[in-house]
Amino acid sequence: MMACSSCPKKFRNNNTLFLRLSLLHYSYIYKLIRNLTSTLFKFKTMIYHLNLKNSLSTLAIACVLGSACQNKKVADNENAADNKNAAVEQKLTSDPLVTDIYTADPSAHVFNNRIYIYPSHDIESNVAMNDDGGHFAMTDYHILSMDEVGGKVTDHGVALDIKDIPWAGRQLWAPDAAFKNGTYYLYFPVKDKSDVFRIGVATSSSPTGPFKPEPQPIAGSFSIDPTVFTDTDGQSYMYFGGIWGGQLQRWQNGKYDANGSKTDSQKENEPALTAKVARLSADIKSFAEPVKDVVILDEAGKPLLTKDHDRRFFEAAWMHKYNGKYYFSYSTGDTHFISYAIGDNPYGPFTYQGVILKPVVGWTNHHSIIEFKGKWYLFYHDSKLSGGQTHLRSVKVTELSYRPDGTIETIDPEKL
Ligand code: FUB
Repeated sequence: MMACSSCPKKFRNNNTLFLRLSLLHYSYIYKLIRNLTSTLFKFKTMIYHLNLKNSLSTLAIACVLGSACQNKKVADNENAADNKNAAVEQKLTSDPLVTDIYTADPSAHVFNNRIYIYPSHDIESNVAMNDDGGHFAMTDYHILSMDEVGGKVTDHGVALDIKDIPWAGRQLWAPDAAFKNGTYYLYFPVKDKSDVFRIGVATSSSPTGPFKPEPQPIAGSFSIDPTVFTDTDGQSYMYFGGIWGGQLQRWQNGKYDANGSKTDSQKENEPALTAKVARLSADIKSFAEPVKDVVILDEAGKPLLTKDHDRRFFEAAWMHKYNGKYYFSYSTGDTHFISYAIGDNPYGPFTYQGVILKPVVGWTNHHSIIEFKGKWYLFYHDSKLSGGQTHLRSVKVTELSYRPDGTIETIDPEKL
């Protein structure tokens, strides 16, 4: 046994440690055992973080040292151990779901009672960072799945590769998925060979692919970040769009303007550019109607303005339904919030409510929200694992809570 300089003085002399313990009340010993269990769990978590799964000897030494160091605290307060266990479990839900690849833009769904996550697969492309997002040069998708939040995560390998999409040029960005009549659908934005973002769809008989892409992009589609929401009546809608690198601002006259703005409409005091929505056809592979605006109103019932960077739509649309209301959530991009607005139907208008997730490490913020086994979860990403590199992100999950009035508690990623 080794001496521990941060231990209470009475435990620093190893030769007397067990002698002193034997004089304590048996309940103290009981608490010590409980604490040892807690310490084992903590070091298991630490080893997961450090990717030292094979270092069993490190684990053994760390546990002995850790349990001796914690004895005083346990004697002080029996509840402390319970509280710490709860904190460790909560922390686990904010660790990356996978650490051997970088993943981002998580679209989570529950299929057959299992959680499937459809993320972007971030890679190092060595493209310099710019406002067009050229450094997000992804080339394939991997799908992740798990039985439980906090459970084992399976990476199902490549589900769709850019080389198999006949019309694709570059940059496979944030995807989403849906299920209908025995078929799984993967929706994805990618620049075509003219460098214009379009949205494609691919199908599979399995939620994990491989997915076979349609030969052409969805007619009438443009920009990025498609998400498909199926309402309780079975009708599906696609929401999509993103300004700046997502090119939405270049479609203001119904046609792509290659020389258009690089950012937004640049009309500061006019209504901001909006996300788009279209009802999908019965086979959910095409638009069943002309694309409409997803209007977000302020508290006075006025559309949010271009200059309102803290609240206006930028990218990363997501729709979910809670207690009969429609929650449209999105990223504010250059102000880095995940915000939301509530409406009475899938088309809106939606009234701005607040922030779901404060800025994360990395420039982008992108999320999805699902209900699973009676709890609500926020899937999101950050760049902590890559040391802050914006184009190398990791998908995470944490619990989301509603207030009694249906508004959502703001999550601070630094407190997870
Ligand atoms: O991953 C590429 C892009 O970054 C996504 O399409 C955006 O939503 C942002 O997360």
